[in-house]
Amino acid sequence: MKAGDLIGNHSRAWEGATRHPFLEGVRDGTLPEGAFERWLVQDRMFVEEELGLLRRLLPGAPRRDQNLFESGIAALEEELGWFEEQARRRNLTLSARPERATESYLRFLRALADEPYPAALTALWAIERAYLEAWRNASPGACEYREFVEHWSTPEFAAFVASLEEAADRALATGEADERADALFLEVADLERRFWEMALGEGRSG
Ligand code: MP5
Repeated sequence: MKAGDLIGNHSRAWEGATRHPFLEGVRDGTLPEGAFERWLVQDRMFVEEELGLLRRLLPGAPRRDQNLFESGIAALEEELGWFEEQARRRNLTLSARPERATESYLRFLRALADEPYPAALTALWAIERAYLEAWRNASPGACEYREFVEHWSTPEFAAFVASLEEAADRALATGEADERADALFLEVADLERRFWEMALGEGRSG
């Protein structure tokens, strides 16, 4: 199996992850009050946990993939600072509690390093590919959100996602982890959809 096949094999789930009223609101400037700020605060928690995941995956990765993880870690560290700066500018407190959808995603990320490497890498690719497509679908974005659309639309980010896909394809080549990779892909698609829904204020907790 190739990682890219998963998108066509699960097109409905993938659409749920990458096309969402939240993204239409970003594009048209019609987001309900508080939605973008909620997304921003919750997504910073996601990025922090994702950074932990990459650090856990790095030592066990084949040598030829280690560079990819190293550049991913550096990019995430920079991104975390960028999130914090964005939150400061908007006077948002970063000590908020994770929403239920965030909790589910953080739990998923924490468990991912225990999965077979090819399946974990496929999931990581799906996570990044989802944001690449989702924010492209919001392009060019209302002016107050444009910086965010551009952040996940750069050629560098697209190249990173393509490198993750190549690495996932190499890792999947034996076919041994296909079933697990398929299941994790579907989980990512569902978690992404729930994350957008949470940002719009649906299914919130506490
Ligand atoms: C990403 C993200 C992309 N920031 N948040 C969610 C919920 N899914 C995917 O990850 P990155 O590392 O910020 O590009």
